[in-house]
Amino acid sequence: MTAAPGEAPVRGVFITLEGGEGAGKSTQAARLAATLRARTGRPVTVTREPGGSPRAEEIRAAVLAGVAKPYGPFAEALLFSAARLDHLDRLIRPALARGETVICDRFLDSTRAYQGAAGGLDPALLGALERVVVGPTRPDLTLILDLPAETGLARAAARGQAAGEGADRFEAEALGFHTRLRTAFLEIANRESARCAVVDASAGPDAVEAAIRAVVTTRLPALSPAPSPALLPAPSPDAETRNGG
Ligand code: Z5A
Repeated sequence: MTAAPGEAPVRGVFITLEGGEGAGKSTQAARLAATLRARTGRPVTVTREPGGSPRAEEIRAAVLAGVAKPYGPFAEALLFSAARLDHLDRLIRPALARGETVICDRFLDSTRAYQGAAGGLDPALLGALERVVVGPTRPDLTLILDLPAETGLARAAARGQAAGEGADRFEAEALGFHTRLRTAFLEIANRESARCAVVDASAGPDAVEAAIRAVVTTRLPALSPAPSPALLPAPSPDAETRNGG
């Protein structure tokens, strides 16, 4: 989507995936990227939060190891925000400025849900942080992958067992915390329905992928496949005369 000479630059498309543990965000981010690369023939960057840039990945390692937990949810929100600042500056904004599509596994709604609704931080405080850190770089579409907390935790635990890893800082929280997260994501989707779409993530990966494709086709027509020239209507003789004359 590079602008023609003399035209204003065209910003790329910013898509985020949100939801609880084990909802399938990473799986679906990779599948959506493959679909959009094939559909548009254009670069798609897949990234994640916390992380996505070398410095933000360092903050990720510390926060998920529980380093900031004793300092409370505000300190954690500040660390997620510091990681987000670097991620936006180093990766997301440059890619969007090049006209690329960016798919991010978690973004600002995770701070609202984890540190806000489940962690008890004042939404006004988080709103102020968002204005400073995110500014105008808001997602064009947020896919909220929804499923019962028990199902997501069971998936995450099975994957952890297979990899020989234990639960991280947030996976280790009680079921009530994860149920509050689910409610929080659904409330965000309800409040910001123009930006967000809820996808039933309890089905198998192929069914979830199909549901996401349908949402993206409807909500982001700019990412639809270019129609084949054979399918375009033939120009009328009148139009030819006008254009040629
Ligand atoms: N956090 C925060 O508190 N505040 C913030 O501002 C931000 C984040 C940005 C990041 O951890 C943590 O940081 C996160 C919130 C907090 N909490 N935790 N934990 P993370 O990135 O390591 O964790 P995650 O984001 O929850 O990712 P996840 O657990 O890896 O889940 P996922 O990406 O949604 O799922 P997945 O990796 O695609 O799939 C999980 C497993 O289920 C895997 O074995 C798949 O093969 C399987 N799977 C996937 N889809 C399906 C379907 N449809 N059916 C059956 N099985 C499936």
